[in-house]
Amino acid sequence: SGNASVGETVDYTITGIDAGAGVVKSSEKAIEEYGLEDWEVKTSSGGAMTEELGNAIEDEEPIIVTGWTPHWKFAKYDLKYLEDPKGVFGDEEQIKTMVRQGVKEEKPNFHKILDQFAWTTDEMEQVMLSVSDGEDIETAAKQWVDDNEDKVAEWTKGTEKVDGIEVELVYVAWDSEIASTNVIAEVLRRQGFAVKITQVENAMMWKAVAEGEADGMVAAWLPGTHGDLYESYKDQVEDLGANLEGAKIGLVVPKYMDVTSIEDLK
Ligand code: PBE
Repeated sequence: SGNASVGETVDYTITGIDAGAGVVKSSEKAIEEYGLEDWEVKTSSGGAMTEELGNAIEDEEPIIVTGWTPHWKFAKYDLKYLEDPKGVFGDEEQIKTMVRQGVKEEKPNFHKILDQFAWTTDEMEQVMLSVSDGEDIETAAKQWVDDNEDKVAEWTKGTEKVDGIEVELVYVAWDSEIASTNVIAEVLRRQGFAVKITQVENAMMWKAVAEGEADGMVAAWLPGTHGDLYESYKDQVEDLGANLEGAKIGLVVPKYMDVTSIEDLK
């Protein structure tokens, strides 16, 4: 109804993703800092969130989700980030690559490829979009690698092919990380590596690399989103720098909603 507050229309609920995600923790912090006492973040999964978002948009209903860029949802739907005048969600971030200590000496070609891996938001979104259109991720990753020989040549420059060296990457089931991990895995396979990719929770992803159970990951959102995990593990991992610039997290709504700032939720 016309006079209902935004809170009433969405049942004072932010539609979240998995509880381990940094964007969920930041949303809980936003509830505190903006004094949104009646609100809660409903946790589920990245897939459940995008499904609910799609359903709401189909019916032109209000919804507030934990969002991030790069993500295919911005290409598919008319969405906007809510302004965050208190800066709870931080500024633009980098997605960084972390590997276990010692892997540089043991698997130098793997190390060098991960170190040289870097792409853009547009490139990552190409893979995400084809998956959201129904393509399976292995096929989408192969297609992207086939279509981007120059980029792949930069990532593999100065390395030699290997004969079945085993490497394991860990990742979380976020659409952006599903895309990046599968693309770099495909590149490594074409260089002769036997690649295993293992899906885990966020904290476990960091721990596995820090404790040497996995060789690396391409899913470290810094300085903000995974800042707490980085603090815990920074002395036990090797930071290979950014693989993508201009990442961002925040609260996201369809543009048809008459709300511009998190402050408006009070
Ligand atoms: N995300 C996608 C993750 C990092 C990558 C924004 C959902 C998070 O919130 O931890």
